[in-house]
Amino acid sequence: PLTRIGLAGLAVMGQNLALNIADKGFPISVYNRTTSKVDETVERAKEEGNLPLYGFHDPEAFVKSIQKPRVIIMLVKAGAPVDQTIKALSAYLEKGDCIIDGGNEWYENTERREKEVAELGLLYLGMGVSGGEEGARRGPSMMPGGSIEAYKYIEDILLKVAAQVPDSGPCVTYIGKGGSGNFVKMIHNGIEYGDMQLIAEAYDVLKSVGKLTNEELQSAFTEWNKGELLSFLIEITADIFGIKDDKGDGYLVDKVLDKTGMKGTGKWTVQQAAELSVAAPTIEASLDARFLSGLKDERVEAAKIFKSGGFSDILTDQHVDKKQLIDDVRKALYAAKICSYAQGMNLIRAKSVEKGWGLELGELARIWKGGCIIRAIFLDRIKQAYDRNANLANLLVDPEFAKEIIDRQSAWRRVKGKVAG
Ligand code: 2AM
Repeated sequence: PLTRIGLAGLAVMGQNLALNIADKGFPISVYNRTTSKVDETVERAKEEGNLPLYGFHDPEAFVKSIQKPRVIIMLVKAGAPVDQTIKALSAYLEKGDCIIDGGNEWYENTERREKEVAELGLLYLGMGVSGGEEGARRGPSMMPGGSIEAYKYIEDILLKVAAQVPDSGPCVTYIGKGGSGNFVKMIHNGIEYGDMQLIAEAYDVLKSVGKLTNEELQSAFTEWNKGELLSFLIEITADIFGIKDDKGDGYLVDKVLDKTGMKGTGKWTVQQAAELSVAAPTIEASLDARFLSGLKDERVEAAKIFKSGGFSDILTDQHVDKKQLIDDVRKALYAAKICSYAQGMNLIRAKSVEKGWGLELGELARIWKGGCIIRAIFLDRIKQAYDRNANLANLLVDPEFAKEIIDRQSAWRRVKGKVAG
């Protein structure tokens, strides 16, 4: 019997998404250039309960095993590998079949490919998938853009495979035409850069100025995660403070090298901000922080010079009321988060106007509520703000958000005072 859908590219995301689709009862064919990954995936499908997943070592047999109109999701490295995979598969695809790129692809590449495959009579979707390994397996947030006809073919699958959030539904919706799904996923990642940098700075203030221990940091973040900041990233941050190093004494967080890399979507977001003349200072500062983070050796040398100059003493020799500082940092973090999301939404709106995509910002907040890395209770408030006024010029001028910012202004300024001297 023929399968319902195919998936090509069985690295971490592909393998887990394929298993998720099979787990929801949709028979799936899978293929990967390196065939050992096909066998590995078939093995996992057996172990996880004889899921209806069928492996193929040959692209032709793979394509022909899928019912028509065929739908194939690709999860291969962005760039040339996507073009090569399209070439390998389209040799056997027929008019009306559909290819979906589930990777973090630059949106203009998707628009080019949509045109190229249209010449062969094929439909195309560029679909952002967020949630990492766990999300892909249990329920990701998905952002499909491109052919609405192709979306309709697989809507039933996507609605079941996506993360399910009580009261707001499955975390997937048709985003819009062309490369809009990839663009929205890119901005999602830019917002994620902002969230992570804000958390890192909150940690730094509490640790350097407040001299909180890891136990105190854990209890602060655990408390925060019960209120307006409730989110996946705050939750895993709280958890990490409790983890002991398995190679000796002390905490893991104090042994982690403070040096990070990046894969490109943050940089693209900042480039787009410049192209569109949209201010995105929080997201830009997060990207800058990653550049600086990468310069570990230079920073170690610089720290010696500034230490001998007593520079850091100004920061650390302040009298602090810990309880007040924790409360102030919580409010500052929330206020800054509102600003960061406002920037991300402004970027999406500016692009939507330029391209005529007609994107619905409230819907995007809804599908980010589950599955993805930036999932947070706070997204409900963003959805409500756009429900109140779909043409809101900026999240900050929504009456509710404006009030929240004003209420937190003094706390925010006190935190700024602590680090600016
Ligand atoms: P591989 O296992 O054969 O390397 C992430 O790297 C995924 O993209 C893997 O499934 C990888 O396949 C696939 N990939 C990378 N480059 C590719 C290419 N040029 N053609 C097909 N698949 C590719």
